[in-house]
Amino acid sequence: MTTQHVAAAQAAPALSFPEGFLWGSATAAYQIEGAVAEDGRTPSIWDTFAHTPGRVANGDNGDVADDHYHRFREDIALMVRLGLTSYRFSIAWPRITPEVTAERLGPVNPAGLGFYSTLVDELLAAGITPSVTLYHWDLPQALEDAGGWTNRATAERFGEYAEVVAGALGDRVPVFITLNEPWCSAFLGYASGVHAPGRTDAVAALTAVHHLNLAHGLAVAALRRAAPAAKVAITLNLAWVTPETASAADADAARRIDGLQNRVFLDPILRGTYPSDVLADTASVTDWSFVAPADLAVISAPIDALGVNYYSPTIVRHWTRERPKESADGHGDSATSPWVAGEDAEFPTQNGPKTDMGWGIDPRGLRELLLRLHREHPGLQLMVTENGAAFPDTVENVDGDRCINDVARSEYLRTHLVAVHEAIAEGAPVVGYYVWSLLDNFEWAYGYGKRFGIIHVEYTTLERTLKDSALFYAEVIRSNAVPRVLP
Ligand code: IFM
Repeated sequence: MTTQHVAAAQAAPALSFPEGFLWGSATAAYQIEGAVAEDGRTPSIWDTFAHTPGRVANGDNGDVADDHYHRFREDIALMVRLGLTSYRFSIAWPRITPEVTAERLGPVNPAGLGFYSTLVDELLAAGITPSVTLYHWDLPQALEDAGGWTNRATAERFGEYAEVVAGALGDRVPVFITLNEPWCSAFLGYASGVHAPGRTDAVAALTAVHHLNLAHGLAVAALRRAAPAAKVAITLNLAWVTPETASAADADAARRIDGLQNRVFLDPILRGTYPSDVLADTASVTDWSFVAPADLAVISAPIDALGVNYYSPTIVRHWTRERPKESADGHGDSATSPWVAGEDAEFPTQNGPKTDMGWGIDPRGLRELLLRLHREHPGLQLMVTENGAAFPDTVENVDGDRCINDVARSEYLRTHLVAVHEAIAEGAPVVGYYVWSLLDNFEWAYGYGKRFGIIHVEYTTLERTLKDSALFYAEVIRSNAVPRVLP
């Protein structure tokens, strides 16, 4: 932009959001809580995975994480400073029914439920609406020992667990999200093996896809019974899949990836069928005989909203086999192709700005995804349940105060909020936006090396410091509007 353009943009009014738009931030239990052996919690697959040498960068694990389990009051006070109107967090299943097995849910642990009940009460007292995710990847280890998501019993126990949580919190929680990013659970957990439980088996991954979908459906039914007033949603990490060129081969590679990243979840949940092209693409791997006749009716029970997590675009190219495959890892997309979709799609390295994860930055994808969902599923409420960026932050001392001038993160948030604003202006019913993440935290296989927080956490002392992006976001919330350029 020229100086004149900047001046004009600064003078133009900021882009206002609808009245009542939810301004939130999100976290997940294993990434922030710590206290992994307290109050009756038993191990999850992430405890096991992180304690297996070589699985997580630097040997990091979630044993302490941000110690949110003990510091949640301090964290709520920070949310109040930011003016958040909603907070999305997840519940650790191994705290709620620590003795669950494939055969039975086991007794409910009052201390585990009590932690979340207090959290909900204190959020409400602070004027912050809780938005509760039931599953953000911390499967009880005992269930994995019996096959994990490849075992149908895991989905059945999940439905029962959902009923317990809804019965305890449903009088105060207005939004329940069944699963977070089942694509990651299935493909990163069971195909590429970079996430817990670390398996590399294409049949297992596709079986897990179905049992995750079934778990969602069983949880929807449980939530309707036990928390009839609550809104029910699922959060998917949908990809804005774009073929690299207009060639038919690239278009077909993009179709396959769209099938396995997006439609294998969207279609059963919102249309009650698995996409026929995905079944055909995967026929050499499995005949999908793990789908029982009544399952799709369960999976497609109506939901009230769809959560969308978006970080970066997915560019796909047909792989010609003439040279080694490229797999620029925009959010782990490369997990799908090599294991399941055949060996003919690759993810070419892109030029242009990237985050510390190496993920390309392109807010158009968020707008296009929201508009696609609006076109294909008119009337379905949408929430951006995660969006944000990792950058290598530097803590500076300014007049004795700790400061983190993370202008790149603020600009990432600003441009993606403009994209949400554009989607709303074109009719997409987007009701809320949650920054990932409230706090720097345990970034799964990357450990603590990647910082997504708008609040900095000094891991040696656990001291929290608002980054400049948090101050930027607070002003967006206060004005209910996003500026056209960074102030
Ligand atoms: O940290 C994760 C989160 O747990 C799920 N969505 C993507 C985030 C960034 O990788």
